Amino acid sequence: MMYRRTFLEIGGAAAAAAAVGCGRKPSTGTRTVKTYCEMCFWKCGVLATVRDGDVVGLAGNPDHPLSRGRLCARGFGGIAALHDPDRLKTPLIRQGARGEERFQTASWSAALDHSAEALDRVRRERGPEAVAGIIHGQTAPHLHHLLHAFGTPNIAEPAYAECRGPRDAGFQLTFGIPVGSPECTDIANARVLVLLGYHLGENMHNTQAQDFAAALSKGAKVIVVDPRFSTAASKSDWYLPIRPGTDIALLLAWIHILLAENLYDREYVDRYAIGLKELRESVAEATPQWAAGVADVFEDDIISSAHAMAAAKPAALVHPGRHAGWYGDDVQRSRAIAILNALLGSWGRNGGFLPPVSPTVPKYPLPPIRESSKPSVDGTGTTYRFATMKRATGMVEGTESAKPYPVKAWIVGGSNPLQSIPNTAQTHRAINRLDFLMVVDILPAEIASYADVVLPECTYLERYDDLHVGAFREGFVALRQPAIEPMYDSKPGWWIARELGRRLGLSAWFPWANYEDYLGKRLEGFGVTIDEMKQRGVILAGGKSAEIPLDYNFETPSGKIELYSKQLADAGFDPIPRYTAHPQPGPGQFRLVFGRSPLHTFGRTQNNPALAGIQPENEVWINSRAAAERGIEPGSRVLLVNQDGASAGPARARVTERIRPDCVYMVHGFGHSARGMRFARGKGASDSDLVTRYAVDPIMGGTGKFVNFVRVEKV
Ligand code: MGD
Ligand code: SF4
Repeated sequence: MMYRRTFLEIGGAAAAAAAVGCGRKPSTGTRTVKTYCEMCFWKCGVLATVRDGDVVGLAGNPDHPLSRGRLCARGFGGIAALHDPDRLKTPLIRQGARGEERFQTASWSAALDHSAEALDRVRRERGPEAVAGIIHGQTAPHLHHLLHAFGTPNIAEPAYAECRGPRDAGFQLTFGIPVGSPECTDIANARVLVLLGYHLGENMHNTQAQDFAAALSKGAKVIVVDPRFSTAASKSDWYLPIRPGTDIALLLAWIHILLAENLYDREYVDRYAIGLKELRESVAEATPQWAAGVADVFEDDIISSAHAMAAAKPAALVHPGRHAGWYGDDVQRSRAIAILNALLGSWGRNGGFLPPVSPTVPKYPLPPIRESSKPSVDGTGTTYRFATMKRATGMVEGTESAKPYPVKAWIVGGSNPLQSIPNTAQTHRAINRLDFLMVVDILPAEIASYADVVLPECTYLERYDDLHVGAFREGFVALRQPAIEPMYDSKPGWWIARELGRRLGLSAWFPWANYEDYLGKRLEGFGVTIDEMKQRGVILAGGKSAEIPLDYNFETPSGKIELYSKQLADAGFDPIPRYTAHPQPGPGQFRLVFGRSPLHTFGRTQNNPALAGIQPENEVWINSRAAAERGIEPGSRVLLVNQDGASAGPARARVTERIRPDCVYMVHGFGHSARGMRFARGKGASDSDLVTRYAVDPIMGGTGKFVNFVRVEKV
């Protein structure tokens, strides 16, 4: 209550200050602006109500296939993000030491000149490759274009190796196509839905949550495998409280049952797949009895859940998950999930996975960009042969080691590597090796504290971004357009990239006078004017996805689903997933696992006054028995200390039967330390501070982060 009152007071004051600050005119009436959301990466369609120059309401666009008239709670938080009193309001140039958070306000021309000079110096002395980008969100395409034109191959997003990269590589190796984002799953029509560590609903992806509700109302059976009794588990018919790190054993046992009992989709596998014989031999020993012992779940549950999947096939969807960076063998776990789906015949079938469709919207015509001949420093394509995107963690590793060559400047935009890249100490060491660090953000997040120049981007409600050309079950093109003018002295990402590009001699790649010109040119090739697009907000085009035909050719080297992967065998990896044991916690230790809350996105929303008002901090889930042994009661403040002595907290303990006694759980993104984030600073515990170790997936360089063990101490 207290908190809420404080927020309302601050919110009101901030709104008033903002109205004065940006000189908005009174009484301009009410209008609706169609745009898309940036509160997470899902990009739902938004209807923004603008009254007298201020955004006063947000709603889901009913015409948009991702929102279907609804927003999640975070989506509604867009207005509070706009009015967050802690927003960056003007460009800043560092005055004190890095991390001291002492800055001088600067004009845009001074900040951009300073940045261009620093970047140009690095380019002259060491070549363009010595500049790296760590970028995320819809700010990323603008900075990506700038960095690409600049000539560096070192451009990465922490949404690949740290998140869904291992999953996409596993599916790509098996089906020849990644799962994509949004995922091409047909949850609403699944008759059996299997969720392995995927806490659907808590990890709020609007469309999926709606589809999950639809599936449940149609009587779908749900199988949840999770060491924590998640919200999805509370809706499940089978709940398998698995020992962390043993999912591959369970998956192999399910595969074993389908093959041994001839329950797999024989016609589908005969038609579309290769490698069944090798798979059969490989899983011969993976009996349910063996897996029950390894995974610490009941043998009967393994068998009966496998039978349920088989009975529902092909509408039996084993969800591929999203944040897949767990143990460093995550591509193989994702391969096992892909193989199980193949045996169930669910890929290319209603109630399983449907190949996404998308319209074609031509690119803006630009002169070709000369690609760098140097490899990227993150090991993509060299050490990590099957990586299809660059590794953000690899950029940090390469900067720290100066191998294969030194990186001397970073451009960070829409990303907070001090929260999202494992081993923060390594990130600090890498930052210390930089001559220049430029940050584009809307808030003074941790990474901004270490920047030489901080550039304030306006929020998504104040700007254009690139078109969202959706690849989903229904193709679409959506527009992001400003609902109001940028507040304070903030600027859109496209403008920042263009102005910097022009100063760096890259004008040929930034010919647009404004972003409407850019968008108009792209839309011209799509047969729509910018004015029509502004009015419609989203246009459905490109058709709907459908089940695959009998002669479907998969985009693998063999043209078939590869149960046995020759690509992996040739590269020296297991062609069929194999279970390897992972270290388990020692006496007095817990494995640290983490996930999401429906009210927050990664580390980006904890300072949002509205969302922080509802969920200001995270809790440490600890099993009742383990808590009692330590004198920890519900609500006790606890400190977590990991195997390397790193600590996080204090945070409130959630003492519960809903988690195994060998692990603790928390929501990622809390425990901020940046002084300028008044609602987030010091609230809860930072899982990132405890992830001092990570296991790199040798196949594509994914970062497994569930490999840290903690002690929990009552404060
Ligand atoms: P966020 O943590 O959301 O994303 O990692 P990041 O890419 O670092 O940080 C986003 C930053 O963008 C914030 O500073 C925010 O203020 C800023 N921002 C928000 N909106 C805008 C905008 O409109 N413009 C600009 N310029 N900036 C904006 C995400 C990554 O983290 C992912 S995808 C996953 S799945 C991983 N999850 C994860 C985890 O669960 N635990 C740990 N320990 N690490 C993780 N790392 C990964
Ligand atoms: Fe916005 Fe929620 Fe949709 Fe994400 S899921 S884009 S936060 S409404």
